[in-house]
Amino acid sequence: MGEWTPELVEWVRACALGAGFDAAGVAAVSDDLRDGERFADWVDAGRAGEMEYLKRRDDEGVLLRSGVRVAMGWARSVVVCAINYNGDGPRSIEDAPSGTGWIARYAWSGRAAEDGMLLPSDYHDELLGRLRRVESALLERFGCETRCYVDTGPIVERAVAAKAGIGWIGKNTCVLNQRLGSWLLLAVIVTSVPVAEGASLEVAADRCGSCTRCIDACPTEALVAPHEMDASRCIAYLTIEKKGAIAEEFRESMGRQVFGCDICQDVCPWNRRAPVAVKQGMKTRRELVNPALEWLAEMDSAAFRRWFEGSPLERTRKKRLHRNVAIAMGNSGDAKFLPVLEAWQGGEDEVLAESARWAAGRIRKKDECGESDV
Ligand code: B12
Ligand code: SF4
Ligand code: SF4
Repeated sequence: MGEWTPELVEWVRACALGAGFDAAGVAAVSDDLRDGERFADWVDAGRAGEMEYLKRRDDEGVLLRSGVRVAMGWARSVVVCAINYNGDGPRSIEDAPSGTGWIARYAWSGRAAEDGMLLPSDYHDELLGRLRRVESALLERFGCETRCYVDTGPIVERAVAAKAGIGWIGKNTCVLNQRLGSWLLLAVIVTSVPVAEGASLEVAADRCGSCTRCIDACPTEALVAPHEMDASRCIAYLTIEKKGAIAEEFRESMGRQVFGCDICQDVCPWNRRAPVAVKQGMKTRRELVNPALEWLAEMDSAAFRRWFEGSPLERTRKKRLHRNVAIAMGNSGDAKFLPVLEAWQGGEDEVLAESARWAAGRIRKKDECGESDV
């Protein structure tokens, strides 16, 4: 079967670049307890919120994600591939037309159809297709055991990405590459190929220095310490993962984010010169950059499917997207949204009705106080 040598790491990196990735590396799977303990402490502290999949355990009660070998005893290394998804558009922290919301950058992606129109695309599919090409080369070269994952495997992708030299883990918890910035999505191939003794694989130096911009900018104080997030406070969690009502304490701080959040990456100096991705499947759908809240609000199920089927927004469905839109409308302070908020209050969806009631109350209160828009 063979083992990883520096030359073979170079070889697989070339395969990954050929398949359309922007960076790749190999991490040895070790039984280093530090990551496992960090992950277990994080879950035990309630940081995972209601993301039950992060809390899954094996028959002996060990958290599946606390080490690669917990679920895959045969694993010896992980090939980590990263792709740049930096769309051609503004940052969320820049001035935007009034009455617009924010959809996270990674969800702007589109795939050009034959007529040039951009159809929704999802990074899970886009990356998995490319990853399979790298896997084929690995199977041919090593005849080894492999598993491909984009996001969904029992593995903490950022921890292995750092070990594979893709970048360092920033204080905002994202993997940052000196050349590419942090607009990176990760895909991994767990393999049974061991790393040759003495074959040192480069690890990137931490270049955050004394900067704390991401921690200072986070509106919900989700970055509770450098490199540590309380995901249950993160706007990405609240807008995408959280089902039901969003706790009132976070609603004002959510601002105009309706799907995900990019603030702690938008303020990062390493993203200032990040290259723009123009790859097939990663093209920017203009309509998703600063989308009008009214446009999102008026979508019925058919329109939602048309715009978002096959895109990451499918995850929230129309139901949660509208809940988020209601909150963003409330935060805009704009009385033009009162009619739609009133209509939602009369509807069958109780969570939406309550969010809309909160939002309308916030707009009216602002009107009474004569406050200007946020
Ligand atoms: C759950 C999840 C979330 C949750 C929780 C995020 C979090 N920080 O944990 C929520 C919904 C909030 C979220 C948000 C986002 N996510 Co997310 N998410 C995941 C998922 C599925 C699991 C992450 C996880 O296990 N978290 C648990 C904690 C404990 O892990 P961790 O913070 O990564 O910490 C570990 C290591 O970093 C390491 N470690 C921690 N500190 C330090 C310090 C040092 C010095 C070292 C060496 C190691 C180290 O030990 C920890 C435990 O093992 C991964 C995919 C995957 N399978 O890994 C994607 C993933 C992390 N998400 C991703 C993305 C793109 C996002 C968003 C940008 C989307 C958006 N715009 O809304 C935001 C970013 C928010 C942010 N600042 O992190 C990418 C990140 C790519 C990157 N460049 O880092 C991933 C890898 C998905 C992918 N396949 O590309 N996400
Ligand atoms: S994604 Fe937004 S809410 Fe989450 S940690 Fe970053 S700035 Fe805070
Ligand atoms: S904003 Fe500063 S501290 Fe945060 S990840 Fe970027 S360089 Fe690191």
